Amino acid sequence: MGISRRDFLKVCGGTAAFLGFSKLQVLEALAQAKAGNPAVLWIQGSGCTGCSVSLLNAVDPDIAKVLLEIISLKFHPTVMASSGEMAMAKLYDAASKYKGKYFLVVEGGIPMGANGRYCIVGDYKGKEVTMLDLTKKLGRDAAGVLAVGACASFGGIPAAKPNPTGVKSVYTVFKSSGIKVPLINVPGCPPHPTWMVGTIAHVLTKGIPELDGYKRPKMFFNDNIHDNCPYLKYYEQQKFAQSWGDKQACRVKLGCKGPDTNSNCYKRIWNNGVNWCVDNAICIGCVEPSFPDGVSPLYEQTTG
Ligand code: FSX
Ligand code: SF4
Ligand code: SF4
Repeated sequence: MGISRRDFLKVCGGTAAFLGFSKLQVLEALAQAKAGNPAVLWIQGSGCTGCSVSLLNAVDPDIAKVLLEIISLKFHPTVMASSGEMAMAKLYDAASKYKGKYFLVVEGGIPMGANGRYCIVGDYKGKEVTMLDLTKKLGRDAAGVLAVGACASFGGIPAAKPNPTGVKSVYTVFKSSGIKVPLINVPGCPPHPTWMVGTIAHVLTKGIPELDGYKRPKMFFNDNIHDNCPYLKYYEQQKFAQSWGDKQACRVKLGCKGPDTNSNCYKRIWNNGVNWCVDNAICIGCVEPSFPDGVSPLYEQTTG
């Protein structure tokens, strides 16, 4: 049974305002999706699967339904039932059947050291398949590629110094291999679910969204956290928090990276609208290419 029109509208409801969708456009997306069901292949390299967890857990109704029935998810290592050679065969079959038409989602960084052998993602016909080879093979034949999470977008935590496995971003892998397919980065460690669903919905209905210099959709990564922070008035008054519980002060001396970070977290809010990082802790700049080495230490100790 397909997803109902009501469910689809409910899913898109959270992102529609950001995308400037009219109800009609969402209905068109539904019609298109039902007619064509764009195939999506989702692969995972060096990461923590937090991106998938963020996507699958946080959206109501069940995002798995959308992924399976709206966009026709053909391969996802975390949620698919099959495993081993059978799963790899499905992946290669789908890649050849939808060659040039499928969308590839890459989660996690790609170790390039030792010819990619630090990250073996499967076996096929007696040969180990590296994340490096898979990303290149599937990337080359995709209609478009989405790098989800800090790791796939910029290297992220697995690429932190000293990076013994040589983890790189999708962009770097593509550049080193001359792969020129359209690439969108949706960073964050993990990304907010609406950034992922919103980007996918935009690609399906309106094509590639407007991107910034880091290939991030501007609709999610254009606003500066600090300029829009509820604690900004305290920053301007130079009232700085000394401890996490101090809610009448700016958190910059605890290590907040809001001034150098651009995303809509301050208005999108996390955990289904319950909270966001700066409210009780700090922004660690997880959507920026400098994360994590360039923003370390993440937390600062105040002198009191
Ligand atoms: Fe990276 Fe995804 Fe951070 Fe984790 O796998 S973006 S480590 S939250 O989840 O790639
Ligand atoms: Fe800026 Fe962070 Fe202070 Fe908010 S808490 S005003 S983002 S430095
Ligand atoms: Fe990342 Fe900062 Fe947003 Fe938290 S507030 S999710 S650290 S960009």
